[in-house]
Amino acid sequence: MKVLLVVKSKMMENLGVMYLSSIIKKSGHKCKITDLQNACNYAIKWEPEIIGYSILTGDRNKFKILNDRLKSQLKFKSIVGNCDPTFFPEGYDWADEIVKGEGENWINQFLTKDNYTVYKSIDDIPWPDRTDFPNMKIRDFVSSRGCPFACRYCYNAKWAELFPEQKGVRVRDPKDVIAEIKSVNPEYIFFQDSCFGVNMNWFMEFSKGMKDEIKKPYQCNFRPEQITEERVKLLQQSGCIAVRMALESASNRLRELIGRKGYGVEDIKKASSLLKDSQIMYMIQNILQLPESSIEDDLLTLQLNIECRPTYSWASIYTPYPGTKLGDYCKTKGFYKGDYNNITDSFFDKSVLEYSETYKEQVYCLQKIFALCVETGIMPDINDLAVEKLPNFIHKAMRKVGDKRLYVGLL
Ligand code: B12
Ligand code: SF4
Repeated sequence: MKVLLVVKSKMMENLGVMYLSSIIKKSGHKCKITDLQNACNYAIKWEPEIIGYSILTGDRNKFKILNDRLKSQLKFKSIVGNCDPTFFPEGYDWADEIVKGEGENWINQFLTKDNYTVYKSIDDIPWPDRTDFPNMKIRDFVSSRGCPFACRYCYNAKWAELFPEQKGVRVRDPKDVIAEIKSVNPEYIFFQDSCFGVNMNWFMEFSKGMKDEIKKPYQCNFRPEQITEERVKLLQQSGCIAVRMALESASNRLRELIGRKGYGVEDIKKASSLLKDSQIMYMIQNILQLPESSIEDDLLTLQLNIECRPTYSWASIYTPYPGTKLGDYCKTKGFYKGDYNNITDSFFDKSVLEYSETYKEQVYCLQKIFALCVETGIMPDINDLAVEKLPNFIHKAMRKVGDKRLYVGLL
């Protein structure tokens, strides 16, 4: 059988469908991965019997339009998978099959019927198939699935509820991770794990493997409280050049609301200085306009980012993704009407919560200048946060930077 898997974009590797492709080929079938833009032409030429769509929230309508078009020209079975069909299956009546959660066992059983293999542990799952992503400079890997934490805005807590046997973090054998990286021989490695190197013994063994056998730069995600002296030393020795860590909000009240009580403002400052001293680049991730927040909370978050002086600061606008605990809370408390059609494919657009238009515009503007403010160390005034004022703020900020540089020490 011929199986075509469609993702939104192939700009970077997409591990979910690459894992599925491995399984499909291992079961003796043909598989190709394409993107939304090329899917129609590709399908008409190749005539697959099965088309699988990998759908994140915000993109389902684009996939539906593609499916309607293809169904009018070809005969095939359509399958939908990934976060959106998992947490928000309502309205997928246009698909022949809706797959919830991890797809390896489902697709294997679907294709091989009686004689299928059950992948019990993540170490049993074959490595992802990279054939349809040739010549990528950055290669993605996952050393684990799931997360031991349960932040209320993230899908991991809900995932653990839906699939209790997958609760917490499932970690791959570090030797197998190193062997996979060796076989791919990447220039740069990006670990897409939700939360990397949670177990210290695992991390020590992994670091030794990276240092002795890989010797390539890598990047990964950590929580601020994981950045200890011991870990930073291992990160440095093993080739880590950049870390992404989520502060989310500088407000203790808001961090508590979203289920991130495990660290405080001092922890992010300490983590920042440890990383800086070790010359490891770090990105701080933030969420603006959470439920029960105000523009003052968002500016406090910016101020803390400026104090931490990261390599880059990234700020998104809170989106109440279906199925998440905080998404449900927003609906119950009247912060969100629950029309998931207004969630777009980007969380850099305006908030979909029931906030005043003024606050929404302020945050829309703050999100656009967040990284610039951190880069220049310049805090905006609340009055700067209006669409027509932004060009002027950017001009003022860059002029201040110019003056600081030209009149060294005098200004
Ligand atoms: C890498 C990544 C990206 C990459 C690539 C996206 C991708 N599709 O892989 C980029 C940078 C492009 C990206 C963008 C965004 N992302 Co993202 N991303 C991730 C991340 C960190 C890793 C994904 C991964 O590789 N997982 C490991 C693989 C093995 O698992 P998997 O992808 O879930 O795939 C399995 C199953 O879902 C299933 N499956 C998947 N596809 C299919 C298809 C079929 C047919 C079947 C049967 C099964 C199936 O089987 C797979 C194997 O078991 C996840 C968090 C995480 N750790 O999973 C967030 C995550 C998927 N992203 C998320 C979000 C919110 C976004 C953005 C909206 C953010 C933004 N910029 O606005 C955009 C979405 C853009 C869009 N709509 O396309 C959310 C999704 C929430 C939601 N309800 O949709 C997640 C879960 C993060 C989170 N904690 O909330 N992201
Ligand atoms: S630590 Fe990250 S991945 Fe884990 S539950 Fe929280 S937001 Fe999700």
